[in-house]
Amino acid sequence: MDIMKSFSLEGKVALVTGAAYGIGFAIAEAYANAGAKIAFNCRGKEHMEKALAAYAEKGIDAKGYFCDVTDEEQVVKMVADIENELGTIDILVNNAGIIKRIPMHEMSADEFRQVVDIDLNAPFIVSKAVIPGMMKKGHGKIINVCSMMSELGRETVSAYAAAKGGLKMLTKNIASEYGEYNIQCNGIGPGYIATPQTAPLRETQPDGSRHPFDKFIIGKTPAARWGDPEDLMGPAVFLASDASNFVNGHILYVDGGILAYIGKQP
Ligand code: NAP
Ligand code: GCO
Repeated sequence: MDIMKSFSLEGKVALVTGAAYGIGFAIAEAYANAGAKIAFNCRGKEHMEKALAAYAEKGIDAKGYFCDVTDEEQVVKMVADIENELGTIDILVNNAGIIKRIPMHEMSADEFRQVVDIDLNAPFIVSKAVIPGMMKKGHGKIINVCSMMSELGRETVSAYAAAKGGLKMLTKNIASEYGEYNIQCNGIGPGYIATPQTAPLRETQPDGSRHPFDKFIIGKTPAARWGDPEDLMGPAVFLASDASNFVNGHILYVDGGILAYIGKQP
């Protein structure tokens, strides 16, 4: 058996949501390098133009779609357009997500709902739109981008942790309900990754010192560094490929060891 061939995505169609930049962009780049045709979405014209240029610079002919993943009508249309232009979606990565860092007693119900809408309801909406095609085709891969907060809480991220905890269980439920159709659904759980989403936690302080949270995470991570989106490329390809056809309902944490470690003694 040519084991390396089992990691190939040749001839597959992959949709990575929110992949104009950040983690989604890195995962889409990895999938293109592994042979997949790439579809991605974002909401803004400026982000779309920059993303298409960035993909082209890497020699990737990615197809971009304007779509707010919380809007079921837009999602259904996007999936239909992708299926017409590229073919049935073989791989879905529910990556689009936001975070709001607000103490829970100060967070409005609308702010809580907005985070859950994007981080949990949208993966349901997009997966529901994509699964019928996968069922017809007789195979599929759904990868949900979970988080440390699928397992742990911390101050100010109640909505995000609730959503990502729910996303872990949605992952296990899709795995349970659709395993018999040869659809595998797994999660990828990045640790603390240097992207625009975590930029506020890494800002250099006015006195030139590192952000306290930055130092905190370094002490909590055995790898003693923040992750890069590139650290997720290999694990994401594994979960999208035939190499993981008997892996189902698993959350693969790519966190430098945070979840295994009590943290460095101050
Ligand atoms: P990011 O840099 O903020 O990118 C988020 C992406 O999601 C952007 O492309 C954004 O596109 C898109 N998006 C947000 N809301 C959307 C919506 N309603 N419809 C369509 N697209 C939407 O975040 P990131 O750090 O790359 O994180 C990506 C995923 O990884 C998220 O689910 C996040 O929770 C998760 N994660 C991140 C980390 C980390 O440390 N960075 C760790 C664990 C998990 P727009 O330009 O349209 O806003
Ligand atoms: C935070 C961070 C984290 C990361 C990630 C960790 O404020 O704690 O944003 O939530 O984004 O989810 O896995």
